[in-house]
Amino acid sequence: MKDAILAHLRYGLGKDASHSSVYDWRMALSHALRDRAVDHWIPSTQTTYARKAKRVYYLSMEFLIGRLVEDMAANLGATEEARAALAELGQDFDTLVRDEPDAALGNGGLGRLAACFMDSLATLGIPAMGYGIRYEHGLFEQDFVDGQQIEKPETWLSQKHAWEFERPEVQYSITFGGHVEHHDGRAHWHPHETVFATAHDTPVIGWQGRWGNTLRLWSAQPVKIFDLASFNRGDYLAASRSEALARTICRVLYPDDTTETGKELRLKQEYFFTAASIQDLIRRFLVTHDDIRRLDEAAAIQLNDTHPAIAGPELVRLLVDVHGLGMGEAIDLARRCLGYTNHTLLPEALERWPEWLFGRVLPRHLEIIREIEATQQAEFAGSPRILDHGNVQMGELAFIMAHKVNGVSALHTDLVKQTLFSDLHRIHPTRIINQTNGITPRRWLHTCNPALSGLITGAIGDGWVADLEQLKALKGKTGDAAFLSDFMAAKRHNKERLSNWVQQTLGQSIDPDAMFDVQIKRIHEYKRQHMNILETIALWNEMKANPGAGWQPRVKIFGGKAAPGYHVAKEIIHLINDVATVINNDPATKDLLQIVYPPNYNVTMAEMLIPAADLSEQISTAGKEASGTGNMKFALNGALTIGTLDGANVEIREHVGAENFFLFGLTAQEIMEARKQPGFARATIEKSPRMQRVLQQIAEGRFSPGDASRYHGFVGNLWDHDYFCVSLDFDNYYDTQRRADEAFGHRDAWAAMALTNTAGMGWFSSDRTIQGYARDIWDVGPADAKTLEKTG
Ligand code: D6G
Repeated sequence: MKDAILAHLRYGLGKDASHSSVYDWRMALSHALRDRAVDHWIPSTQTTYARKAKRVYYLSMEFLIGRLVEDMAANLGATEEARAALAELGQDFDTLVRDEPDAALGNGGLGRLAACFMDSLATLGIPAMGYGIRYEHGLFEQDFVDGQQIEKPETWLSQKHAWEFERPEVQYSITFGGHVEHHDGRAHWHPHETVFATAHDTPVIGWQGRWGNTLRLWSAQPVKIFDLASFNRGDYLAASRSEALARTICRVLYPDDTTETGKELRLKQEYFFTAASIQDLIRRFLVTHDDIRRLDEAAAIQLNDTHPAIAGPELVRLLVDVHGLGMGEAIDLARRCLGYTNHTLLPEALERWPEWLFGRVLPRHLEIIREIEATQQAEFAGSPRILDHGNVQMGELAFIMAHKVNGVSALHTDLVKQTLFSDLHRIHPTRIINQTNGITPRRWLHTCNPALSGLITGAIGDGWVADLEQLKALKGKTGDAAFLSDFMAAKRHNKERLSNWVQQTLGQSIDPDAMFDVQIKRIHEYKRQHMNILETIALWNEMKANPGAGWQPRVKIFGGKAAPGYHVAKEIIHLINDVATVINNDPATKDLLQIVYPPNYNVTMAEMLIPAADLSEQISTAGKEASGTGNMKFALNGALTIGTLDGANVEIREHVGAENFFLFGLTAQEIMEARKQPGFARATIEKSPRMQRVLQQIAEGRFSPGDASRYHGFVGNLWDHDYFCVSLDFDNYYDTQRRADEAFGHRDAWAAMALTNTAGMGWFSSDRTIQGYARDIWDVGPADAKTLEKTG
């Protein structure tokens, strides 16, 4: 390892040890690790080709991979070796880890899920390729100025990405616009614009290096660098038009995963990466197979939400226009290859494009969608339409073109059947299935929480890392006082680590003995961070009114970004920061209640916050959070959940036991009913003196001195509208928080409850989720069972 690092430093970076910066050392370390990855990667690819094995193609607009050094070292079993080698060279492993930019190629849960899935596919030895976009700028960087979010471009690629291999030879033409002519019995698309898609491959190595898959991200290149004739005429803008288009396509990740932007560029991005991926997988198939009609035997294509739903028409287009299949046959074959995962019921997140826009960008695809529609209507008269009221509906398209459609938690899947796709479900009663989300235990326990993971391994061995159900063995330890004390010592260690970081970065001191109550996720009204901050104010009021009531000290920790155009979410951020300014400085309560909101929440921050949490806030309006995966990370790391019966909370509660979960709030069904009553919010708030008082304080400017009207719109909305039903759940939420306080006061009982959470979370490994997809959707297994046995 030491030699490898020095060799990379010298020949890769052209530096000697005495003149090397932290960046140089990190790159050298990364490349030394990458070399080892390659030694697992190439044989995996070779085996897959040799066996003509079926591959999974996971198409996702987002891969929220975060940093990779620690992950890669851990999966290769090389962490200690790297640490020791660096120490001999006078370098600190952890410093290098912290130097890596956080690859934020995603918004939140959907993108992080894709990253967890890649880890599990490799760990399970299932041949797979993740396909996405190599955004030049990932999710924006968040800063707070006077308590308000400001956005700055993220610049992860301003340094070389250490892990990728550029593949200039893997290049496809992606075309847009123009018109279609029909002659010689075929369609001929004459596009107006073309860019090249070029592959960048990152190896993804499973636990203990058993298998290596590829994350292939596409970047756009201009067809010609610039037009010399225009340049020579002095028309510099025209000269670089082609370059500008290419640059734009991969420039930014759209900073919003819940609203459809309606922008032509977004459609181009989606088509760009999907079309490149489909061309790539067909090319690969034809290396080992002759008959394109058998594509489904070698390729399972999964659509991570509707963003890549154009894969259906694109695959049909290539099968018909290039490979000469009949339309009906092509549609059937495409369907056998495709699976679609639905991630949301929120109407604003369901992608639809005006037909005129869609037809302008993808004229041939619009024709094919009409054929798909006609085929569907011929077979199932009255089926819901893809083309409806002048829109192309991507949800319906994805459903109709997939042989399986899955929801991401049991409750969500039921709601998909009952509401979103009820008519399609009636026509295709076996198509919708459930695959509850999961998280990779490698990153989300083993690596992010060494204190706890070391303790667990000491007690039950390290088999749990690749077989998380083994954590069940910890149930036997819930009565073991010594073990519980070690368990709480690990938590305490993580809380101290976090407290030190908060002190260093925010200059705020927090007490590691207080309850750390954490809500980290995108800021959205349905996730109800505003309910949390209102409850914080109510608690503060009570603390001041009854100072002697033996209050449990609490630190309320928030993290998350708001979509730049989402006004209410930005108001919620402002409110949290405003409330923090007042409460944190109140001498009467400052030792009892603190609010911490570090800016720029990302994967790396999550890796520090989650292991330090006592209480996990999963308080969405029931029926709105499809699954959640943060909820799983917290419970796995020994936090108790305060939550509604929403998404995967329902299943988490079943697995850890109702007595170890703080449940409150209306059910999805009750919410739907309650909402039908006009004026429900006003009527409810009038019955809650506690909530009334809080709203009044906000409205009077208690937290916005000098600007009393700042939150008038926000407060008015809660009184008169409250679509996300904060009013209906507020009092119950407040009371349940006090039950949590009470429970936290009994530290031994709390420790047993927390340990029961960890012990019960084995089912939520993304290995289990991927096994479900492999069995129920993809019909794939490990490529090389023998090697797996030998090495595993
Ligand atoms: C990955 C791993 C590399 C392999 C390549 C194959 O980059 O070792 O050669 O994939 O790519 P295809 O030829 O299958 O696209």
